[in-house]
Amino acid sequence: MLVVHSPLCLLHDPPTEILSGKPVPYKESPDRLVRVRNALSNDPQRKYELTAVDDGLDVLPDILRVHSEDYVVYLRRAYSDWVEEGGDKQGVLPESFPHPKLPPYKLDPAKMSAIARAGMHLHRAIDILSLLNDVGGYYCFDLSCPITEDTFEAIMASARVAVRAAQLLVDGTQSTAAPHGIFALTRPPGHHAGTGVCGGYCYLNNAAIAVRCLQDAVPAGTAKPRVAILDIDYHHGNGSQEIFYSDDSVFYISLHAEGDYPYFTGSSVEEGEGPGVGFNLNIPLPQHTTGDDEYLATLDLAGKAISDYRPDYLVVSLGVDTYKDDPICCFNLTTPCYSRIGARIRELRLPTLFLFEGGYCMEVLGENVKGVLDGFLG
Ligand code: SP5
Ligand code: ZN
Repeated sequence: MLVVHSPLCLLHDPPTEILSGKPVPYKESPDRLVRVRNALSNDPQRKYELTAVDDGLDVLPDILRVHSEDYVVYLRRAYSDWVEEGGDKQGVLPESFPHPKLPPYKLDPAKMSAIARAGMHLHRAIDILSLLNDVGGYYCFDLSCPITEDTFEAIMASARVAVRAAQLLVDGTQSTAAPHGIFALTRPPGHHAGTGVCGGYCYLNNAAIAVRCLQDAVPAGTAKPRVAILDIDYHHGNGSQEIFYSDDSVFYISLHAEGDYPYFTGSSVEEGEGPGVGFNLNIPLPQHTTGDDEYLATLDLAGKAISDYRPDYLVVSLGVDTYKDDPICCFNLTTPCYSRIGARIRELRLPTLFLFEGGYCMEVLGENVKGVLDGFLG
């Protein structure tokens, strides 16, 4: 199996985030990537072929099919603006958020059009610092996404990994009959990032960016490929849900912990809207009591729903924070469960793109991710 990665993904390394009101060491560390990479490259059967993505691959057009331009400009500008305003190296964090019970916040239209005019060339265009002051809370929904000096470079590299993996899946699918799988070693992760908002360690939605690449890689006049996203991270992928909520060409299905982070989304009544009604399926599972058997039985239901949709591609948001000893999560999955999950996914017999999302128990992170991929390979 091809594994796409980038050393630039290691650059993002904020010292802290705020959890339960306190600064704590940042859980989404570069070492996570190293652990998974090592587990795959040390496979005794050498089943995994690691390939580094070309740093020159321009994925801005792919990103802008998912995220708003002002958000991407913000991500690129935020740290230097913050430092000029006297902020320190720990990175940009908001102090205040727009709130649904307050009058709706809108950026001043004059500022918005100045930002749009300056576009992605903001750094050489005009001094727009004042236009972006104090909008951190407009583009962020929690205190786990500091933007440091290296954040933009790392999140762009993560998006490049996703795009390249999608391209390779399309190429490989054309030349083989067996179910084909590729792993994108994306880090920072993506499934909490929405059209114009970061949170939960996620800045750019790598899975969503990959979905659009898969859908666009067909000759003009051909039907748009249908894609199912199976999100098996412990947390609900609120960003992926938002991005595809009214889209019937993408079926988003998530197994996640009921009542845990991100708290305000993930209920089974969220079924999509407009043409997307019926193409969003949330399956919340109880904290503390969900173990291997309950999880696998639910995954079978998800697999049935995916088969019924008849997608052309499957994208798996692969989090292993469902593990029993994960430091910030409350499911009870054991290491042997992960290869059984991979085997279930294999049974769907679809060209499959796996993207790395969460998982914070360092000791078994590599083993658990490799378990899913081993199970898929059969
Ligand atoms: C990609 C990803 O997995 N992001 C997760 C971000 C979670 N951040 C908030 C963690 C809150 C921990 N609260 C513990 C409650 C346990 N029941
Ligand atoms: Zn997670």
